Amino acid sequence: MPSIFTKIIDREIPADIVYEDELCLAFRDISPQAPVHVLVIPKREIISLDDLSDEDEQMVGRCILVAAKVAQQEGLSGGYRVVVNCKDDGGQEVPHLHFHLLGGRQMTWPPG
Ligand code: DGP
Repeated sequence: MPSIFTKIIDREIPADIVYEDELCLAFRDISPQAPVHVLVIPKREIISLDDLSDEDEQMVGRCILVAAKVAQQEGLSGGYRVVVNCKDDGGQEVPHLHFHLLGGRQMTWPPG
């Protein structure tokens, strides 16, 4: 079954899209945890970080570069955080790999 993020890729449900290319899509999180909270996702349906294979190297690299590009676009010159929650123990809720870009406030460590 397609995840909610596949529906966003297919424009079946709306999202505030901030970047798109042939491999990735970036859009604002519906429940922002920071002044800037953008999700970068691969267009190909991959459930989690745990489901990647060697052939995904370019796509994963692209997602990280897109996160950095969007951070620049959003004016996060003071820094930001990129997070991937993986499966249940990692706190992943949507079963489609995504990179959270968080910024615009001081991040704390350790995360919860
Ligand atoms: P995670 O817990 O890592 O799986 O994060 C999933 C994130 O996805 C969470 O921060 C909320 C966001 N999210 C869930 N459904 C939607 C949606 O329909 N639209 C948007 N823009 N974000 C969503």
